[in-house]
Amino acid sequence: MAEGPQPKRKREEEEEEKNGGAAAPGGAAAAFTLSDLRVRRVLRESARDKVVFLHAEKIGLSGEGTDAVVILEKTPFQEEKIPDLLKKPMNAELQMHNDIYCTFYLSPPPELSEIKATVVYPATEKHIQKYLRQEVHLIRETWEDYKNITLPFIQSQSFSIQWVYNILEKKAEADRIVHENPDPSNGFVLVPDLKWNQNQLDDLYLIALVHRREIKSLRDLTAEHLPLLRNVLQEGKEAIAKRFGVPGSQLRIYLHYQPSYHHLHVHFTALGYDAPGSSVERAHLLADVIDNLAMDSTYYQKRALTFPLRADEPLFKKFQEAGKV
Ligand code: M7G
Repeated sequence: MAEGPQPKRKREEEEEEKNGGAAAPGGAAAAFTLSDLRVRRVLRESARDKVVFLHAEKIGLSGEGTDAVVILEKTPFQEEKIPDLLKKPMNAELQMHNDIYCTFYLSPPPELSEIKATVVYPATEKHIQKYLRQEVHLIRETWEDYKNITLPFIQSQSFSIQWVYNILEKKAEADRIVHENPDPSNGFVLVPDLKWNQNQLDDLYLIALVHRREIKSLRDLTAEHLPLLRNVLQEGKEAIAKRFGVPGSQLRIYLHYQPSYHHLHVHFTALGYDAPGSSVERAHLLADVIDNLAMDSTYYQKRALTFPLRADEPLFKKFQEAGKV
């Protein structure tokens, strides 16, 4: 395996984690501990991905609950720790033995059986809906649909992107920055994505957030943005090769349409990792986006774009009302 990821957590963060605590944005004092949260219901679970999404709540002093979303995920194996799994004394229960086949159930020590917990607190209704299992439909959005349905809807929404501004202004995750090009027009910040614990490269996931604040999505891009996009592609690849030893030829570099957060960002994931949201109905390779814009500056203001929407999403209802579904 290439040079391993470099965990760079601050001591305070490690202390907080030991206590099951979470820091407020910007690294202020602990806002709550995991044990303060009470599970209300399971929003979704996946036996394949070993992940469960929970609607939880924190009960305040006056007894009222504040919503939270908790994502519990069994972390991938770390290659260098695998031999310990067999060697370390542990309870290995034989379940079945038949000829040359047998299965055991292991109860590994805590350092070999980590669970990553991601918490959104306080969570909005939109966060809860995002993780609720729902029927999904494909929308085919023309440029007119974008202007008449999607854009007014996005503008009427207030899904906070404060976390993005916190990163750009170094108020949060400053110690996690892998690369920055500080140019206000053509620069960006590259950080590990929330989904990646940086312990192994198999599920490598970073995200580039551009400094410019007015670009909402793929739909806003024109040839004017080519220098910015080329910087993200080139410098992002170089920074990841340098820091993590993963070459650009083993990275999937793409934008989502629709994104959840309307501030332009680019996803960098390990090619061998089946990252959520990397399927054809949502991911647009950055290299293709650059070529399309170089051929036609208004490419993304002309063509129809397909994307999935859950049946309960307000935007889906808008498309239904307009007779487009
Ligand atoms: P998206 O395409 O807008 O939406 O991507 P998606 O979440 O539906 O894929 C936003 C990306 O930003 C996702 O990959 C998130 O995991 C990541 N992300 C979200 N938040 C709130 C944070 C954060 O606070 N820090 C970091 N580093 N990444 C985040």
